[in-house]
Amino acid sequence: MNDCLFCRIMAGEIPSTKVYEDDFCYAFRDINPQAPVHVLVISKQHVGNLTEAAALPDAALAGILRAIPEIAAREGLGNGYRVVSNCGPDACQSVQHLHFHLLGGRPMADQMA
Ligand code: DGP
Repeated sequence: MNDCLFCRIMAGEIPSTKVYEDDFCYAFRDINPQAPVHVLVISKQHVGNLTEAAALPDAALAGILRAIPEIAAREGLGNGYRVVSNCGPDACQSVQHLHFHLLGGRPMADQMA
């Protein structure tokens, strides 16, 4: 998937500010942060979004979900955080590679959208 932006970031072809990496995911700071902490947690294996994530091994799905609170802790988000995964056109997904926005460092609005 060398035409995929996030695959190219993971491969180091496009620079990113990495905050975490393990066997299942890579995490880096969003280029357009919406909160004091805005990290993108992306799957190592290319799948387009959550709808396609059933194609991932269970260990990868579990690994990504375990990594998110670990990254939140490392980022000092003890007071809470929000996780968003835009999936498809109605959600304005702009990069077609599974990713989770990890947002924190300020109180979030109490509505989702
Ligand atoms: P989404 O709209 O949910 O598909 O989010 C894609 C996010 O990716 C968006 O918040 C901006 C971020 N993004 C796009 N291009 C780059 C890039 O080249 N570097 C980084 N760090 N983030 C990017």
